[in-house]
Amino acid sequence: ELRYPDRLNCAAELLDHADPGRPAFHTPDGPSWTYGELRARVDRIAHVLTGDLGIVPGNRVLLRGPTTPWLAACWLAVLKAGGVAVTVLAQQRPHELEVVCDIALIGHALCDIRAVDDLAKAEIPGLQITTYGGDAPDDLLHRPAPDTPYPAVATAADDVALIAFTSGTTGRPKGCMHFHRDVLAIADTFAKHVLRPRADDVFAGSPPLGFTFGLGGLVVFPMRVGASALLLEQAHPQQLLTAVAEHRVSVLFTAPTAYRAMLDELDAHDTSSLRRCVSAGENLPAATWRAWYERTGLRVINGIGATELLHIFVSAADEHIRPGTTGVPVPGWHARVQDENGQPVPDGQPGLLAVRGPVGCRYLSDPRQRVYVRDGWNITGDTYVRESDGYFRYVARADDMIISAGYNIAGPEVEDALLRHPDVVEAAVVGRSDEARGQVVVAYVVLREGAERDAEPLRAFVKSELAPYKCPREIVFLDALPRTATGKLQRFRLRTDRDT
Ligand code: 3SK
Repeated sequence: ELRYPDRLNCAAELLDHADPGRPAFHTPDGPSWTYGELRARVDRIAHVLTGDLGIVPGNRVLLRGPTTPWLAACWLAVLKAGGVAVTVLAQQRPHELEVVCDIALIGHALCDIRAVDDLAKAEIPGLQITTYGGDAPDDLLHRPAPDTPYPAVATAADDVALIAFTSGTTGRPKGCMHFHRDVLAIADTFAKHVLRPRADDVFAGSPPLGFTFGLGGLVVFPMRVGASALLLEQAHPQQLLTAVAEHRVSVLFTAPTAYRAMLDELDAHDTSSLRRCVSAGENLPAATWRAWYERTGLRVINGIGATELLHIFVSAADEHIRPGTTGVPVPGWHARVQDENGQPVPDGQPGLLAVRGPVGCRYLSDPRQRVYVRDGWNITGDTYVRESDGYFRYVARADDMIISAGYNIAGPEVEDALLRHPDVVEAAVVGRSDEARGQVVVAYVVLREGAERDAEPLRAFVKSELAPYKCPREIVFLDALPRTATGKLQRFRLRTDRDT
């Protein structure tokens, strides 16, 4: 069981761990920041926050900007000063920002000067915006502040440290409140037992810091062991590979589609520095796992996480990894598969994934809390099967099951089959209403450049891989699939009707 002191400031804990001379953050072009420099900059920002800007413990501060060491420093400073960090994605538009600020009652924002336009356009009553990275004298980094250490506010371990918003496929976003102890708990469970990082590791990845997958993978996990992270403003697959080669990245965090896209470019890049690759955000198809293993010799660590639970709670490491499954509950976590009434279902049968552990879902003023947490279990909304040997296999998002002529068809299984075809780069499978069958299977496919848009060979291929009733009735070719700002596939946008 994890034990933390009653008084805990997770930012101070992370900042004080490493030797001040060790590197903390790198960027592709600029000089690296040592832990000593990071600490001094965080302390300076914290002085400005609580001095000039009048922020007091418990105030919620919006953070907005591309993934840079300054964004990470602002996040750490808000927490060190006892504030609550609400990091949004740089892509979020004025209306989305208005909703977040309304739900979280935000009075203050720290914003990268390059991302301030949309925030300034948003109508947020009383919002005080302070920019960073600009030249003006009132820019956060130019305001006068003492050059002395900032004594961390003695927050309680269960004081709220951050509110993370779920991007939400539909409906009003939900703010998930997480405590200071939760931030350390994700490092002391998934990172400690599965990732097992070292102080000489260099982390990098594509998820932004406004997505808790990125916050953990690029700030919390490296800092917990005194390692360093390369922070990339642009992290498309090609840029990731270049960064890996140039900065000798050893731990990579990205999504399944990026692993698949990187396969095409692997030969042109040196990836010999990599020792750990983590995939989450979506299910990792076995085909992608195998192709990555064949080409690199590296076993991708698959994991399922959720904003509600901060990070990954089911996964597996090294020789325990079994392609096509997510893994087993991370030490410290419990997972089971249950029915709609909360009763466990037998191994081998699909049901709802339910998890319990050191971090729980706490929606901010949202009645959907009662739907997510039932009898102490967090119901993630994923359909899973627990195999008889205890491994958890992803089936679909609970609302992505297709029921056709009485058959239950998991869209991701058909996607996985399509992805095994050499011409297919991306695939999304949804159900469409059909009078005779209830629903029929429709696939949306992105092909490799130059491949012929012919549905028949693909249908024949799927039939050779899966029971024929799972074969898509229709295949639609697209240039790209619709995704959220955090890269999650938006299947609902592919459904032509909302009842499927
Ligand atoms: O939402 C997710 O898929 C996720 C995955 C890993 C870690 C954190 C999150 C939010």
